Amino acid sequence: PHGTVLGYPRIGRRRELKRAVEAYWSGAIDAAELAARAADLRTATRERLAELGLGRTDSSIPETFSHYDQVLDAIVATGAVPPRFEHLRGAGGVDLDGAFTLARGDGVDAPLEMTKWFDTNYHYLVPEIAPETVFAARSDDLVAHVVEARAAGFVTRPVLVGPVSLLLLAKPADGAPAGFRPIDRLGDLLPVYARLLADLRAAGAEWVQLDEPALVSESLPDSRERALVAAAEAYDVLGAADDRPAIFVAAPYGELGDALAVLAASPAEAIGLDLVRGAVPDLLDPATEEALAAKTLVAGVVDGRNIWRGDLAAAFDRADALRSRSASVAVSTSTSLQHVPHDVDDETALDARLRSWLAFADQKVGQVAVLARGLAEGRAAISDELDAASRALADRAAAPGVREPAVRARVAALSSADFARVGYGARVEAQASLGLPELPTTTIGSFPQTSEIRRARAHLAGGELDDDGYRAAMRGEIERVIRLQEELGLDVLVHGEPERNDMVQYFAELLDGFAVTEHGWVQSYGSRCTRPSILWGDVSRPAPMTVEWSAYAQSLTEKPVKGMLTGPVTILAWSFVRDDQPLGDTATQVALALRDEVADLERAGIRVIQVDEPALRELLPLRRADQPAYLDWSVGAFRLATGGAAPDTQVHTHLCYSEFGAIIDAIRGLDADVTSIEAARSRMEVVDDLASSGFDHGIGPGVYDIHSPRVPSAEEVRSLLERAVAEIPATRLWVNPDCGLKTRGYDETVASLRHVVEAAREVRAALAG
Ligand code: THG
Ligand code: ZN
Repeated sequence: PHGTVLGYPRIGRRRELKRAVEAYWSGAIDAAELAARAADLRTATRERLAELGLGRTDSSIPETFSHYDQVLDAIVATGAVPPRFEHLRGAGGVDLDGAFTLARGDGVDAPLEMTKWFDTNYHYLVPEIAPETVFAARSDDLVAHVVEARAAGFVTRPVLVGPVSLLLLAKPADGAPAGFRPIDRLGDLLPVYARLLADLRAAGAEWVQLDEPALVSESLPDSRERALVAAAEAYDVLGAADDRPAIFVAAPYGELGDALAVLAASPAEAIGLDLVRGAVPDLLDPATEEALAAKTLVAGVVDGRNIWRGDLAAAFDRADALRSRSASVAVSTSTSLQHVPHDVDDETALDARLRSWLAFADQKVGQVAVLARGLAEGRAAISDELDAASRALADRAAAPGVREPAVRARVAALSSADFARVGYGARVEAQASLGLPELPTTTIGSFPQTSEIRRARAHLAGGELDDDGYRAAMRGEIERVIRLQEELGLDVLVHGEPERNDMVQYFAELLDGFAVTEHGWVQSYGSRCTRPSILWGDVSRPAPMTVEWSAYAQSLTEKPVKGMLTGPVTILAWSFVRDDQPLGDTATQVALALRDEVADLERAGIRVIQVDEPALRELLPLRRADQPAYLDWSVGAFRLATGGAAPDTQVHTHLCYSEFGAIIDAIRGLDADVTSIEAARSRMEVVDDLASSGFDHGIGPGVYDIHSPRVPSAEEVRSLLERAVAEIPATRLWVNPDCGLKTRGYDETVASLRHVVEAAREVRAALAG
């Protein structure tokens, strides 16, 4: 094939898959109806990809449909079922209901853990492998999709997470002996993959794509050497299997590095290279060079991660240059397109000029088709398309708003003093005027988003409610939330954030330099999607964004109300960000806008301000060499956003990740007065880590897990607090839930917070006595 993509969005142009799956879970539709809707989506995808220029019968069109997650699909296809879910395995393996149980739990057993897919915003389910896991092939879905495609006149390419990545991304099942690593089971897993390949070949597949993104990562627990040995073994074994389709090993999300030589030496027929994130070194050892010349090189030159139309001529040159390394070069995306929305043409409300700079999934498929034609017919055959893309790029570079002199001048004038507050000791003294008790209680910020709140927002958008009516509704909600917190006896109150649709989009809608989409949904996990905003220009704040709401809340109570902002790193992490300058430069601009908001909140009488950075860990680069620079600019942006706060303003931050190891120094570097973190699920283990790292500022380890509707008893909260008090002086310890409450209902929220306040009072009394 000359042009292909590694994968395509599967959620549907109007989130049809989300609707179908959620309707099935709720019982509104049956299994047959779900199957019919899923088949419609697959059919529409194949037709669309062919219409956009991919070959119908040359294996160019990938089969990347999934009801929930591609790693879950690989777990099901290989029988890699955790021992604790062994009962889900029927005669033929785990069926779709069983897979949904693995993904969502069954009320008794917790679901598989979910974690981020490399450095994307997608989350996959983590396999749990035991020494005794019995792998068994279940190829029926993979085969059915190939057969379904053939019946419609296509020859498509099935796609499956490869054996090395499946095991390297897995964790040892509970109870596995110390030192056991899932990758130790590779030898037992490979015959199952060989069986899947044979079944696919029998069904008519000519190629199969095995995704091996783990081969580009330096951040996995197993050593790099172990990963390379595993890759060599895996593809030697699969390559030697009889009756197999041709094997295409795809390595998205980074550069293969020393794994390139391993894949070159393997029998795999094609290698997919992420040429957006990496390159093929100019100099390779002669054996590798010679081996590569015999492969099909799939040049991932169209960026699968961002939404920019980009430099098409440069992409062509990059693919074309590979032809000196192999006679067989195909064009592709750098990663699956699952990370971008379907179609720019759906965004009719977006500024036309901005729209001309963008490429969503369908436009990127179109770009692949153009480049493939260029490879086949010569550069001249596609010069119109290359020129048009270059013109759009030049137009973007020169457009008003992309480079704002005032913003640039302000950044240029920054000095190190702007990044630092007075010492922590002096701040603690100044903040004593807040009059807080020991073990102060607070919440992370959001209160439940009720259906009335969502309805008011929908009515505002639909015109049934005017601005004044909407504001009145939000004020009513804020007053209710303030009264509730006073009644519960919390010490630092929040306004509850009813006015925010999303903690990033809310700010994107109010800042210059951002645009928001109507249909630009991207799958986050399972049926859940987000609609990332587009950060296209220099960022500035035309007017205060949160002051009205926070000041109103503060006017209702004598207790301090916490102002709530989303931090610069998180705003970047959860948006599509301009690619024409370093991320750190963009973060600085966002930080300056937030700094002004902090100043305005102070002026309005707000004494406690939280700047959330749940995504701080998330953007950490996969390559170790890139990590220090990242930590430098990300911590710097937070310090710039908060560095103007007066000593008596208490700055809080909130981080959501349970694994803080890699960023503990960064957390200290933020220099927030109080940091709240997720801790309940790990029974406060992170508290030990933080204490032993020398962290000496305020800390609020979450005392209950808000991800489940379960109400913790006061007893349970007290025992967690007692653990924490043993490590952290009570003067620095805060009491709060793990995370925001927006996804919870009111009944469980009120009951849980009552127990939190009760437990804090008991521990306080015990300390006093
Ligand atoms: N906001 C944004 N990005 C995020 C998160 C966020 N990325 C990481 C993390 N949080 C992902 N978690 C979720 C959790 C819930 C949902 C999506 C991502 C979710 N989405 C609704 C859905 O799919 O039905 C749609 C929400 C809406 O209508 O706006 O529930 O918090 N930006
Ligand atoms: Zn959180």
